[in-house]
Amino acid sequence: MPLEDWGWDARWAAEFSALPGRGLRPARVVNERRGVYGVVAADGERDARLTGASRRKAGARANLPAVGDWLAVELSPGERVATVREILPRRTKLSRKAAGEALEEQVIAANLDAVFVTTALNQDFNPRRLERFLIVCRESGAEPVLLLNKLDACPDPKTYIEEARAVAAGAPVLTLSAKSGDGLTALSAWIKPGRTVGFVGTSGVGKSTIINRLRGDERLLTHATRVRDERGRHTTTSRDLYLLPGGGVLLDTPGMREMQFWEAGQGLAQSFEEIDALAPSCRFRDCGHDREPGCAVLAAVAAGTVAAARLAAWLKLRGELAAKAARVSPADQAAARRRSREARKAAPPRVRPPQ
Ligand SMILES: Nc1nc2c(ncn2[C@@H]2O[C@H](COP(=O)(O)OP(=O)(O)O)[C@@H](O)[C@H]2O)c(=O)[nH]1
Ligand SMILES: [Mg+2]
Ligand SMILES: [Zn+2]
Repeated sequence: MPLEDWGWDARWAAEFSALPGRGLRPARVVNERRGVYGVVAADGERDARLTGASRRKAGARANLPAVGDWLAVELSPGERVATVREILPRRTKLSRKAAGEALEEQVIAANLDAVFVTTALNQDFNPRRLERFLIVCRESGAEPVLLLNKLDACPDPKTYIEEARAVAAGAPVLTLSAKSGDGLTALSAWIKPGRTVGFVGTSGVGKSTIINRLRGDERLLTHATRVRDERGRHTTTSRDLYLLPGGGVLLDTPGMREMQFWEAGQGLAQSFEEIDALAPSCRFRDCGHDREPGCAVLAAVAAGTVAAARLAAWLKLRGELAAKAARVSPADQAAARRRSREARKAAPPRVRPPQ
């Protein structure tokens, strides 16, 4: 199985050959289960593990390998399980704030070229949630595409499509039906040999079904959605990379209800481009578009050229970002740096934190 099928290219090869270690081989993480990484290497699939020392050295969870990462692994003679030595610097990184109270980054996947933000044309459709997913995707560096699935079961998709376009901020909006196959071929503009595309969205919208159709088999489990609330059960429990027979790598993810962003500077501006574009016209350079006099955004809302719901969403998301920034105090940041310095001293620097 050539690694090129999995996205290996000259740039990865150059980074890999610049690594200091000897006897290393490249491998890509295709899944992770309780600290055991399923990886594909030139000689096929195998398991890989971190040593305890490099796990401690990594410090934050985000510095551990994630699905999609390219690794340098070492295989001792007679061993079946490889040892992870390095993570090649990530080209893109899809991160969110880990669910729960802790302020911790969770890397959903690394090195995605594009992300299909998937929803269904039914009551699952939620423009505010789509905005969040789009911000996270843009922040990752991957190209976002909005997929509106279950076209077969939607008598009137027009309003949904309009609402989707209003939040897409230029991202392509595609409608399709995984059930009938309608609209599926349009996805091939993004799914190409050597490219990796991830599916994200809440549970039950049809991510696994779409991937099944594209793979032409039924190996991924899907689960009948409960009829009453149209919500899916959590049948996809892990993140997995799949190689398509015709080329291209797809990432399936479990449904994500919570999508709090980790970083969102650019992602927020790009996802609210109509607001971002007006900001220079506000009287104050640091206008918060809240109640300031001479605010061009408020004027546009009054004139009906910017939707009030978009400004409300923007204000809320910006507030969340500010609250998160306030939680990471300078003292916390210094403590994190100290911890990672100590960890580096305690263990040889084998796993390099990704960029
Ligand atoms: N009517 C209809 N049902 C679909 C379509 N795609 C998926 N489903 C159904 O929606 C349910 C959830 O699908 P699944 O792929 O597990 O969703 P996931 O949680 O996003 O992976 C299953 O019962 C699928 O058969 C579609 O295009 N049309
Ligand atoms: Mg699924
Ligand atoms: Zn303003």
